[in-house]
Amino acid sequence: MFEKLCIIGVGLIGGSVARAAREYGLADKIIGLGRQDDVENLRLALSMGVIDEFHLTPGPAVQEVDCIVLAAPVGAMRSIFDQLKPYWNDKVIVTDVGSTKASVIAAANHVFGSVPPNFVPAHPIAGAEKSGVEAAQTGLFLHKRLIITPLENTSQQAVNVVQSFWQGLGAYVSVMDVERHDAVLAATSHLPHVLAYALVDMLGHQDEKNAIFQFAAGGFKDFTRIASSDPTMWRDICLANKNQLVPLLQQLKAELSHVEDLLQAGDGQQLFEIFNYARRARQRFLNLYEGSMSKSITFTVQPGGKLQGEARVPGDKSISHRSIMLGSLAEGITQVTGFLEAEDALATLQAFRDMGVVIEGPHEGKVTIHGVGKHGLKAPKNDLYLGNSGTSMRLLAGLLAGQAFDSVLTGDKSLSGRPMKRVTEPLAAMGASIETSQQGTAPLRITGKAGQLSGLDYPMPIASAQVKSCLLLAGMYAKGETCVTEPAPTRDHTERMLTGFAYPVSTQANRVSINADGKLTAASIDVPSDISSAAFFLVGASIAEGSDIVLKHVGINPTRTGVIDILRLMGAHIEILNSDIVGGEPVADLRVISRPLNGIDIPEALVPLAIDEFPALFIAAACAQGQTRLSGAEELRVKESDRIQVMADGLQTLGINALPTPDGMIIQGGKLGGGEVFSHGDHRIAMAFAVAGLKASSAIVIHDCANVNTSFPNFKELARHLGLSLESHEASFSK
Ligand code: SPQ
Repeated sequence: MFEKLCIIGVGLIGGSVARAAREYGLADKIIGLGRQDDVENLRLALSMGVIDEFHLTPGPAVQEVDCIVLAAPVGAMRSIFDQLKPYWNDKVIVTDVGSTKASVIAAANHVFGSVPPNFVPAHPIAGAEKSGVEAAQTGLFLHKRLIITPLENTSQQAVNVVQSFWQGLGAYVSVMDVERHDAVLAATSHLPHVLAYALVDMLGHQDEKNAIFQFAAGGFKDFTRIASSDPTMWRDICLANKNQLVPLLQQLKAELSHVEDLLQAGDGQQLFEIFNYARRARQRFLNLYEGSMSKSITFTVQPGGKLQGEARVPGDKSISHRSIMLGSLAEGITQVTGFLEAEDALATLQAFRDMGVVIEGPHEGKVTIHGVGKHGLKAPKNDLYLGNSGTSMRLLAGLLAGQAFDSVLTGDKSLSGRPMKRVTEPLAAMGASIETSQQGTAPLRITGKAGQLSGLDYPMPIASAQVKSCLLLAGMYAKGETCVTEPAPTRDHTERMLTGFAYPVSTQANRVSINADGKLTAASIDVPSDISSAAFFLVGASIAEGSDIVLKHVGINPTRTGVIDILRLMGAHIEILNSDIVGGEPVADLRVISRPLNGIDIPEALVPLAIDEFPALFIAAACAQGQTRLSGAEELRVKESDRIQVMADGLQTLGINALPTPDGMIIQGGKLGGGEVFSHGDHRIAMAFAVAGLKASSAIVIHDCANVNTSFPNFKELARHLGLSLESHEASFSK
């Protein structure tokens, strides 16, 4: 990028910029500039090869350079601008690394009259407690956030160059205005540093002889780690950002004195609420961070092999969602076992914690829900983020429409593109007020209409368990009867679980009715294994010659067993063993022995009963003799991805004749080859192509598999345990 790069201040940050710029080939020659009292450090930098030459005065240092990085403490910026002014050249790109931006801009304004357009203020959110060039690291900025705060008059060309430069060093660049940058950093970085310094200062003075510190454990070290940072630098940062920092310190003092009062009064309940809220809030911050630092996972499956042995796939996703929802609304304590500890179900769990429900766990599938009763939910302090989970969003829309508070439901990119009018329109007919985007998608802004919803008689235009469940949940808060008529049977977990919680709900033929006259009484829920997760192995064991597996304790609710019926119609051998009923849901062990499959015309009546299993069934069809035709399944186009198009694309890449139609697919069974396919972030597509490897002639590489964690976090381990030769590779990137 640059022939000559000048770094002013070759310490930890400046040295790391130099090392990374050299390593990643961004600068041919790197020049250091420092003060007279920094000469030893500069010599060291030179001897370590971090810089190519150094100077103690700006004139020779900035001569003919293309870019200058100001890596000096923020308190020194005014004097640096003063020294650079006589040599300032509009063609040279200048950026800095200061942790506060208003003070740097004020210094530039003071010296130049206005901030020069070729100066792009920047702040890498990266550092270490160590200082000096010997601590410099090439990877200091790798996968770290960096904020640039351009001004109105900053040249766009300079912004582009600075952005590319920092990205070239491995950072994720965001743009922010100066004020916001300083406010955000005051709260998340400067205040915690002040706290750490102040605490250690206080305890240190009290205890010069180390009697306390020798008993300090991990918690103390974690909390005070940042008090080992460079005190000069942090003094300067705090002084430079005092306008943002002082009000925060005042708020914190008020919070501490509130805690003190609670302690004096022995008010354990209030203390618990503060601690518990803080714990949840921290988890939410971490989730947000993880959500914004996305992981990219690639699966590689080696061809051939067979599946053998026993396995228990994780808990049913649909039932896990509903256990949290109804358990939260129940009176008393609900114990859940077999809960699915995967992102979708955890998003529902977090949403209810955000609405004040105390939920313990999950720990090894066990969750304890301290139900708050039908009217006990509290207004969430923030938007409810539901990740990738359509079920969470659609069911919550119904439940929240009739609450006494407003709420906002958000989700990831895929969920934010999925149709929500199917629930918001009938809810509006009940009197709900829900704003969506113009396209009828999330975020959903719900104005709570407690006591104002009316029942509805709704013939569902599509067979959807989510729409049915959404309206039943709204119906629990509506005046009069809410009745939903289904065009075809869909999963009935909501109805079964309401009955398990003693809430009156009546089903007559294809019509379900509910009203507000009821309450939920806490119950125990044993979540069976998810047949939708089992489906990958039902197909895998059917297509891979020599396979013989048993899948334990799988939910075989008749509204979910379409996959077994379809595979059996194709000639598969699936035995249902040890049938039982647990908590109102039928379960069994499923034994599958490989058999040659034949293509079939899939009966449309089975489509809603196997709706999530089609990605796996398409693989079965690709391995079957003859043609398989699916129709009446247009719903597949609006799942986590367009499952018709994405599966057809992947199958074609693998050499299969797969013709997508508006409402299904025509697949000619054939020989599966290898190749690279894309799951488009859809968990079920990723897992379907993974089991296809069993019949492929060479390796299949599947991109974008991170969302397997939404429904089946231990898929890789379980698939390998049964015999699939599957590897995964991970990389992180910023969304
Ligand atoms: O929750 P989400 O993202 O909608 O999950 C999916 C899945 O494949 O995991 C659909 F993409 O399952 C839905 C299912 O398709 C879960 C569900 C439920 O729990 O009520 C019902 C079905 O959706 P729909 O739209 O047919 O009601």
